[in-house]
Amino acid sequence: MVFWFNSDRERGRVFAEAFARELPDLPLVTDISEHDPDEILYILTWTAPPDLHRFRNLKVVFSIGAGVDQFKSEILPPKVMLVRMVEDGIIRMMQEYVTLAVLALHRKLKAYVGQQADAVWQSVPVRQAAEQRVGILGLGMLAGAVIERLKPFGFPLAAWSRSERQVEGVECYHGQEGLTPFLARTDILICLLPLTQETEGLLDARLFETLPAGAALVHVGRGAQLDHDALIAALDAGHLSGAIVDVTEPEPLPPEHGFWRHPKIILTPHIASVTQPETAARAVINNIKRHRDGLDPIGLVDRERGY
Ligand code: NDP
Ligand code: OXD
Repeated sequence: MVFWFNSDRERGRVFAEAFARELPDLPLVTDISEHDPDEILYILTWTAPPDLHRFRNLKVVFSIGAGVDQFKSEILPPKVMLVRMVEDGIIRMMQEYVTLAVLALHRKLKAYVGQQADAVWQSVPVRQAAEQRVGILGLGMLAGAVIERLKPFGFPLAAWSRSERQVEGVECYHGQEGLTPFLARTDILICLLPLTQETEGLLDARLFETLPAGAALVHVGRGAQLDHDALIAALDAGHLSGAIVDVTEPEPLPPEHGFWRHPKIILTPHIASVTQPETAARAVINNIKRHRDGLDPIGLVDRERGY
């Protein structure tokens, strides 16, 4: 029985070392062409291989990323567990990126970059942090970690989730009925939602209208959650003041897309957070040990909910 590492060579090297040390009885293979499909017990991958049904003894598919929307349920047999990546490196990088983005919007960084290009020496009015209301769509692993980093700045914090939750120092909203009041009190909106049928297209013109005038967006969820034209329209109309976008649909964004050169958008190529091999290998090894002990892996996806 083997573990199939179906990802990049560099991370594969780190995983192979960790597996040889921690799980010497489970060979890690990167090329399965020499193996009987029945030998494959675990797969680590970004997307499900289309011929997954060949692996009749497959028990767990580990996503190399925290998001699992790329695993279409028709491809994944119901008996196979799907596990998202829960590891310290992803968490830390998302904390860094969102903190950077919130501060950049709060302190009007994009305006100063524009002014520098035009040799303009002029201050732009800013609010105090206590008046800058930050709201996070999603209150899961990453949103919770981001909140811990944002707390010391003194922004009034709120979050929106599917189920009712309580987090100290955070105004918590949930469900469809909680969305409008959550948006109405949010000056900097961060999207950290998984992509599901319910969240696809959520960031649309109506949602932007519900935000207070001058609000800004940080989008780090998934591209398909955002109506790209609606964002440009809300920025051009002056209702929104800025956006920092890390995920788009499609990726990469074509060179002629309006986001590239928009004066109020900072665009990054889906790098907010990247799985780190050392910590990820530790997380996957721990989950294999849990699975062998009959415990649920950490990050087990609820296939019904889609995250
Ligand atoms: P989690 O599964 O831990 O949390 C998801 C949160 O979203 C939960 O709080 C959940 O609510 C909430 N949610 C889901 N559906 C809805 C809905 N319909 N209405 C309201 N709330 C909803 O996810 P993570 O924090 O680990 O990751 C979030 C996403 O971030 C990933 O799925 C991925 O798409 C994205 N990501 C982006 C990266 C990047 O580099 N840009 C890197 C890593 C992840 P509840 O608490 O009630 O379940
Ligand atoms: C992830 C991502 O899901 O990179 O980890 O977006």
